[in-house]
Amino acid sequence: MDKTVRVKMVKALEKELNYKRFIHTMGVAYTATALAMRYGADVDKAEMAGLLHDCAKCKSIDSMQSICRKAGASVSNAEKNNPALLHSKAGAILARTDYEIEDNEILSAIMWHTTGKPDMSLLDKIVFISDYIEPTRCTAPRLPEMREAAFRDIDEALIMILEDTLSYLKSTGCDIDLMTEETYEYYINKKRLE
Ligand code: DGI
Ligand code: FE
Ligand code: FE
Repeated sequence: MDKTVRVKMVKALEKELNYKRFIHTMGVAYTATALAMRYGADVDKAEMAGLLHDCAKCKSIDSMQSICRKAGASVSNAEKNNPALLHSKAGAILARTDYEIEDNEILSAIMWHTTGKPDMSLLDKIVFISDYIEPTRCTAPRLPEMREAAFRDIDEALIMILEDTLSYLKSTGCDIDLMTEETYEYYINKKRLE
């Protein structure tokens, strides 16, 4: 990535995000570039998507909703009052409007980084996985196995993350987005057919 573009983006994110989120963001960008090198994805795009994936995370729910409304993006019932889901959609919009990203592969990776979706692109998978395994994440129970799988069999890592996310969400009793479940079903079936 062009050095001035990177510096400008990192400075803007440092202002926009709280300290913990900023450190997480740098960890995701770093991990995404490593996975891109491993699987032959575009390293610059992986870095940019990693840097911007949570760019809307520190906005209020009202401003996330208004970002989506203004862009004419549909908001599902599960997303409506749920910042955990809404920040990825709002983030993909902000990346285009405020960070001047026109590349649809980067915007897609930001858009789907929380729920995933069936038949993700390589870049989508890289950002989804990096978000979960980056170096400063420490609470997930199967992190060592996931980190190992991520660099060996990307779909296996995807399934482990979806499995643990779904069982965590079930234990908390909160609404589960259909997309998260569909993604899990899709990749479990894909693995069975291999
Ligand atoms: O933004 P981050 O914290 O870095 O990570 P993220 O974008 O993956 O968001 C994580 C949160 O989103 C985590 O608490 C699990 C939650 N999440 C993932 N899928 C769903 C979900 N929350 C709900 N309510 N429904 C889902 O389907
Ligand atoms: Fe996120
Ligand atoms: Fe994140």
